[in-house]
Amino acid sequence: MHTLKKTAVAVMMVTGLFSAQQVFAKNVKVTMTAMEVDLAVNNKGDAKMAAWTFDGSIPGKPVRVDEGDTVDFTLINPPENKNSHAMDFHAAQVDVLNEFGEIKPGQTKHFKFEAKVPGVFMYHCGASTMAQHIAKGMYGMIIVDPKDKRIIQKQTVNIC
Ligand SMILES: [Cu+2]
Repeated sequence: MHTLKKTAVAVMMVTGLFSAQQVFAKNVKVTMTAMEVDLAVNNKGDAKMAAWTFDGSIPGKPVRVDEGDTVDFTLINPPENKNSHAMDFHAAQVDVLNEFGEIKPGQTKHFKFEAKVPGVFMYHCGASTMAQHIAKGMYGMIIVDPKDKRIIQKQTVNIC
């Protein structure tokens, strides 16, 4: 095969693979509700703590997407809550003061991000005071599976 033909075939294959990846990238809707609830902390269920949670559980539900997917996220802070809450996805590379900003009871926040970096990342409430919101239960994990399952890239992302 002539070099020019080989080059043309290679270009077509790479273009085809790139297009296939674009086609397979998904829009993944994730909705969580900030819930201030009393949760049992012993097996009998008679000892409870005033917990702040995502969807009523500690930790919050795991979120799992593929590298390149768009996470289409909505946080609901119901009006019956007493505190502001927020969502800080460490897998996201966004304007943290905007997307991760807290919302008051009765408000809803929506933002999207592309999961660009594969790995396992924490998510947590970032409302003030952040350590208190995490200690009371507002944390979980997001897994971003790599496109190439053999490779986990080592990169630095949002650590706050
Ligand atoms: Cu919170």
